[in-house]
Amino acid sequence: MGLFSVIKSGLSKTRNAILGELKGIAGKGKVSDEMLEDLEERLIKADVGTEAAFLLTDALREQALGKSLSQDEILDILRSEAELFLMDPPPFVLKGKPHVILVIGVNGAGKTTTIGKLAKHYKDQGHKVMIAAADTFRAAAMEQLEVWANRSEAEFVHHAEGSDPAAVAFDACVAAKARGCDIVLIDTAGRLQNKDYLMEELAKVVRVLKKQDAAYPHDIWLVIDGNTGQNTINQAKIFNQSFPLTGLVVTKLDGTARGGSILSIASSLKIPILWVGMGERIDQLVPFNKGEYVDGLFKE
Ligand SMILES: Nc1nc2c(ncn2[C@@H]2O[C@H](COP(=O)(O)OP(=O)(O)O)[C@@H](O)[C@H]2O)c(=O)[nH]1
Ligand SMILES: [Mg+2]
Repeated sequence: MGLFSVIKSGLSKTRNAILGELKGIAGKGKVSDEMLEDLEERLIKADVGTEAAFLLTDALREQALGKSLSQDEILDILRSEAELFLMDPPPFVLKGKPHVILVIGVNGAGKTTTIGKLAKHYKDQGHKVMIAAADTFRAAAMEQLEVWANRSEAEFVHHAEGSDPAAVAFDACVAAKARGCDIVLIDTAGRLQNKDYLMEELAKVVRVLKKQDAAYPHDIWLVIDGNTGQNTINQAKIFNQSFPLTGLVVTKLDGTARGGSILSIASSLKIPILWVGMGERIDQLVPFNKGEYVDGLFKE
């Protein structure tokens, strides 16, 4: 099941909004500034975001203004322009034993769920996986993570509720080494009520991990909810200022019509999108692929 087939339905609302607008442009004489402005608005409404909508209509202006183009020709221009600011994820290589991945993001973004899905994915690839419960804020958070660890048959390290997240992360890496794990996935808290505190807490996790091994964490992945629009991008920028993010996971692209948010995220942040969450089930995490994504968005 490729991203294309899943995203095709997930993106259908976004796509239809864009196509609906194109029907008003294509085959109706020459492409005019007015048509382009309408399209730009439509793209913004489809959650493509102001920046990406501007880039797309700008490309169209350059290549199509004053010309009579078919819908397919217009879609082709949009598709190739979108491909320019999307990145394919770099190949995943284990950079240590264990390879340590810190997963961060605001509350409810989908961190814990994504970690469960990732653990299953890496286990299926033959890796031994450790999950660390460094969201120690609520006991329920640790229990939720333990359920995912059981489902994905991963090793699991947790401390008591309210304990130091950095200590959990540190211990999990020690245990991962002792148990011969290949990958450590560290779950973290995402409380928004106090952003400074959250950033400090995460910075401490990184600092303490580096005391064990300067290469830790090999990756810091930010999980973002694909439904939250411009807000998401502002959040991502704040996280990216404090932490060198090596990848993004965009969740909840199933169901709703916010599929265009990927374009807006990719055009605003120069961080590769690695994974896309397409549902709550363990197998509903799909590797991002820009070709499949733009096909889903711009192919009828
Ligand atoms: N539909 C859908 N729901 C998701 C997805 N990822 C996570 N969720 C749901 O979003 C909610 C919050 O997820 P959780 O992993 O607890 O977020 P966290 O606070 O960042 O750890 C839960 O109800 C998840 O089942 C996804 O890709 N699609
Ligand atoms: Mg969580």
